[in-house]
Amino acid sequence: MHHPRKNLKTKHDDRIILHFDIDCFYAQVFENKTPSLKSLPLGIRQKSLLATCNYPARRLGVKKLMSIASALSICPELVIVDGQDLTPFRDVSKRLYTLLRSYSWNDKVERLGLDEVWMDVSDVVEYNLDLLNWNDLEHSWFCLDKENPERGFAFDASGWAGRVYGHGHHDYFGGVEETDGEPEPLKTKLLLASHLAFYLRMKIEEEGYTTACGISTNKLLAKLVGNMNKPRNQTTLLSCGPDGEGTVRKFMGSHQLRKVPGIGGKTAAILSDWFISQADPDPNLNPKDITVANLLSLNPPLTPPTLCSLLSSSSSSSSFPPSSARDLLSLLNGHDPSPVKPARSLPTQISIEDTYHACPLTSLTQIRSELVKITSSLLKRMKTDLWDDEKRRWIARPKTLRLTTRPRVDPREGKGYGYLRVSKSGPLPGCVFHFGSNTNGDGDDGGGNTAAAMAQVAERLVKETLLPIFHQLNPLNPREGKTRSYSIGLLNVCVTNMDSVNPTAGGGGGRDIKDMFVRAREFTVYDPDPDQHHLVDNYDADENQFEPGAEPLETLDVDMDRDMGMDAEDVDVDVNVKHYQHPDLIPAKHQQDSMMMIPTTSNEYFHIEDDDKVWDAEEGNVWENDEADEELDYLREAGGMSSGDGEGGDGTTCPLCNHFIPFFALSAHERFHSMESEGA
Ligand code: TTP
Ligand code: MG
Repeated sequence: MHHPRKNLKTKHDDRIILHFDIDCFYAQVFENKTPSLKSLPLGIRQKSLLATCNYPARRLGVKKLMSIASALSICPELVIVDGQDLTPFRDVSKRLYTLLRSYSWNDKVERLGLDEVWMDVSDVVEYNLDLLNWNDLEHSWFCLDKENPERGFAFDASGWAGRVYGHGHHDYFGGVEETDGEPEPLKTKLLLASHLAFYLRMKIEEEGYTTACGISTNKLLAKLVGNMNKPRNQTTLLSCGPDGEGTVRKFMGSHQLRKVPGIGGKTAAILSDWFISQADPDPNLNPKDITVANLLSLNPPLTPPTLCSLLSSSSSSSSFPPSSARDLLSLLNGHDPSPVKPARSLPTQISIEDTYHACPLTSLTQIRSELVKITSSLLKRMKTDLWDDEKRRWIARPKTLRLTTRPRVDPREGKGYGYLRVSKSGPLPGCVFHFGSNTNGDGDDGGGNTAAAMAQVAERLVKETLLPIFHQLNPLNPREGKTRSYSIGLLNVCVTNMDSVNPTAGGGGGRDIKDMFVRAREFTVYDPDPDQHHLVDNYDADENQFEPGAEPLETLDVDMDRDMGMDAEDVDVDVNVKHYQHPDLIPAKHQQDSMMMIPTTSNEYFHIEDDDKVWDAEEGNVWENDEADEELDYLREAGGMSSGDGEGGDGTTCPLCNHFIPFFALSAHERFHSMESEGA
């Protein structure tokens, strides 16, 4: 069988990458708080669905992202706890991320969502390869600190830690084999990495959390192989030895097309159709069961030009670039050169949002009180993320405050995410930084003087800054006078434009900011309960994705001087809100049980632009590829996720993490990704 390898990108298989995924993350957070829950089937509720459930529940048939009603019908004894408040999840996520990061030498520690982390441990492993005493492998020492040889752990290098995938799909428990009399470096490195991964997993367990981990030579393979043995286990992909390539090919080949991160539902469908037209398989074959191996077994083989022509025809506006076709083929072959991105110490922004579509806010008193609540949460969040308790100072000060509002919308109108959302930004008043230093010595922001100071600052911020912005966004019609009643369905308050006080604290660099914005997609999920049509949830306003080719319908330039009574010199960002009409976007509606999802592919949306956050779709691939000068599939499927069939009815594959998401769960899923841009 011929494979068009000469066009594939470099394999970069000299790296060693770990991918950690916390088991049933939200559920474990609750279990740690109340250990008696551990033995009970537990579901974490977010509005009308389960964000996740623990493994006892899964054993009884409950699944992640099931509706509460279905879960209860399957498992009436399911204990359900409310997971709407994301604060505890963010806090644990940050803690565990920081823990892993403390073991990194190169700071290449990248998060995906709240509970997944990649680590590039090539340097640590390489160092320990040189230390290995081949005459006494059983009593090896893994050094975790070059400066301090005593910081490390003892391990038995004559065998693997955890499970191994390879050697004809069987687990392999042998020791370090020799090839032609010489130990094979890659195999030994993978073995060392398996022990490091095990050690780190045990460290995380000391914090109360079990994990799954994948160990391989790139991000794609590490993530996929980690799924092989869940929960509480790890798997190393043996991509070494005389048939290392064959092992990778078999491993990748076993995956359904849509399970490959980076291949969205639309592309999977196009490729499946093409496979069917070329191979004429059994008519009973379900297209969604077509695997990578099926596709790559075709003769003549799939080549970049074929891919370009197949995928270009699906897009009316642009042709699929050859470089992206090569990237896609690389992914199918298990090659992923994308680097693990350096850690970021700071979030790019922090925003808090609430929706009121079941019960819109009609009076200024209500609006004011909700703004105070949101602002208080925001301040608390700022304190957690941006305040250094030890050094008792801010590590970064956001410079910009943004308010976004939207009137209550009728879910049946079929309008998309950006519909009627309006935003304005201005300088963040300095008073917000005062509560941080007002602590009574213990740094506890939860009580005493700090809580009082925070409440005061929230009140002041609302009165002096947010309400004036609110009035500009929702001006009174002179004819209505003061009798006007509002109908506000959404409020979002955001601080952004982080100014790092400690220049070394920023990390990450500008690329991440762009990526974070691009990761954010636009979804609005409605729950058209016949009696009470209310918005189930709404994805964060602030990171709308700019669609290439979209034409602005109107531009609302915000003149800070004129509109906000602010000193122009204070204005750090030149904010304008553009209202775009995208030529290709077609509104669509999908039904799932009693839920209706109105996807982002609506005709209208806003793009909020500012100086240091200009982003474009081409930079936003999750599997970042430095050389990619063109957008990849998941970006072509912009407007969010692509629809497709999946287990359990209508749903879609997330182009960011490749989870299959039922339509009714999209909102929670979007929110889940949006948090990446906020949590550090
Ligand atoms: P996952 O890692 O996908 O799920 P999990 O950790 O619960 O389970 P697993 O053992 O299979 O890894 O997501 C992490 C958390 O993110 C999850 O606990 C709940 C939340 N989440 C959402 O809120 N919405 C979503 O759509 C997804 C996928 C996850
Ligand atoms: Mg998980």
